[in-house]
Amino acid sequence: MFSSKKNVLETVALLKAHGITDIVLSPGSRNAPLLLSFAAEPFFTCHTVVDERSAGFYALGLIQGLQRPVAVCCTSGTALVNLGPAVAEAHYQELPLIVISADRSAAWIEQMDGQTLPQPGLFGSMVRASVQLPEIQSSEDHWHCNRLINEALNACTRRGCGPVHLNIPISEPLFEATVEVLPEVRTFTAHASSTLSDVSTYAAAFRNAQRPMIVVGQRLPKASPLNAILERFTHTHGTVVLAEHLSNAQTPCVVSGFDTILATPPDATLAPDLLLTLGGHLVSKRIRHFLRAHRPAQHWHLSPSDGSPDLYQSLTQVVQADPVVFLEQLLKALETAKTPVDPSYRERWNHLSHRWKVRLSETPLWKALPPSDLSLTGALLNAMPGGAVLCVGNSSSVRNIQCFELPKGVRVYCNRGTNGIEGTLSTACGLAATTSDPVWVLLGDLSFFYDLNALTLPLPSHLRIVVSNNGGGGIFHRLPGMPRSEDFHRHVTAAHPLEAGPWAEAAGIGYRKAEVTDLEATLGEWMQEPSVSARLLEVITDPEQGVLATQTYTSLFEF
Ligand SMILES: Cc1ncc(C[n+]2csc(CCOP(=O)(O)OP(=O)(O)O)c2C)c(N)n1
Repeated sequence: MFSSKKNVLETVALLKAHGITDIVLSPGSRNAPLLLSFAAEPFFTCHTVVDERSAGFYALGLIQGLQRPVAVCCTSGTALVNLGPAVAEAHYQELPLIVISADRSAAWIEQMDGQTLPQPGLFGSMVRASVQLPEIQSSEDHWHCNRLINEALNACTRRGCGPVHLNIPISEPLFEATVEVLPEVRTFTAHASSTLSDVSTYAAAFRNAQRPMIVVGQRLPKASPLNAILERFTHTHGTVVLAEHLSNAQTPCVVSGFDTILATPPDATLAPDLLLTLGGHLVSKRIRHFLRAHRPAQHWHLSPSDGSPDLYQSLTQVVQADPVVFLEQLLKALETAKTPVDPSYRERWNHLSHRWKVRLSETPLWKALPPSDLSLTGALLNAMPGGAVLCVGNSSSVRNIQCFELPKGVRVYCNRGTNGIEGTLSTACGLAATTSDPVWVLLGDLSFFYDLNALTLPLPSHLRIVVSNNGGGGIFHRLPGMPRSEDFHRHVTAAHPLEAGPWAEAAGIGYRKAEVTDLEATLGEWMQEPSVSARLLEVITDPEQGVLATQTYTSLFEF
């Protein structure tokens, strides 16, 4: 049976009509009419997560895996505030998260009634739409409610993606569930056009460029022609393509070691005169400094979303379109004129990239580094099965993976929208619910302990967690000039003696502790073999060795 509250019925029916299959539910009484109505409709897959912070990140993992919108439903008061970090991450990673919160009726807000706070508009500019549904008393209320829900659901995937918020006042009595079938509802959709009227002026400008470069930021792994397009730009049009592992653009033409290459003070002739950017955030600081110091004459940012990020202070054009569609059309336009292209710019970058790859494969390099979180990362990437999913935590983990090549077919995920350390495990659990491929998580100890609540979630047997435990925020040891005082250890790195073992045991998952110098068998066998429960490998490292390993790594690549 479904709730008899009309705004609840309209919401549930419209989510179904818009094809939203997965709903993350956090418990509560005010939202019980919603919870019970979602659960009553077999169309929905419902996931229960108690802690709303974790629930939000779990939903982000589902979105990353399914690549379609997912809703999270919570009760009133601080429950909603706890979704804040996931909403912010969804905003900056452009993920279609639909937040549905239950509320008291507007008359009772700020009246010292229980569990209330001003919920409408709580997420400010972090959401693409924030709607306050009416409690339906008339046919006009009904039309209004339907319109607002349609608008919000359309907004989360229109012109790129992002989070939206629906706040639903539900007055008592809460538990009248007398409705047997969901109502028929009107849907309306809104599509932004992805066709471009004319790319000939772009093609003319591209032909005039001497040093064209494409930088690809974070992107979800997608079956798309992007890789083939990038190859054609490189081979036919002398274009340099820079992309980190987070771009999931694994193709031979990509220079993924550019951050290391740029560690040697770069020659200005490596800089582009025409820069095209697409995708989300980049980790490398060096590329930002390099491109700001040597500004391209033209920078075109390709994105379906609104906004004009001028990261390199040289933006000349925002192309508001699907980047793949734009690049395909640009290629077509370029290929009608057979102007010979000077390949020397691409060849110089290729030469550096080749030297990076050769040096990496010597020894192999990770074995020659001081034992540390960095050498652990090299060992892990060396052992990872191709076709696995890799979720990396922020801080050192996301940086360290960039120092090595990625095994073929590994898809990489990270909450890099706003770099929070709080939701890595919860996101990985959400992702793991969408795939039967092995899901490996690499994260630091503070990130692990921050998201301990995730250990109460269903931890599937194909989940493998690697905690790089350097006894605190190891990244802060890398900050140049930071004194190693007592206060530094206590307050900046939050040094601690904790280990993950007891928590893994309490969660009922497999646990091993290993030395970084003796990892190969554990990574190669124990982590790979099928198991009945998830497994956690903890590797204790010394943060000062981590600093030394990074310095050693950089010194090996003086180009
Ligand atoms: C929610 C949140 N709080 C604080 C920070 C600031 N911060 C950045 S890195 C870091 C330390 C992370 O430590 P750990 O997860 O152990 O990784 P390591 O630095 O050792 O690689 C902190 C606290 C953040 N990014 N996000």
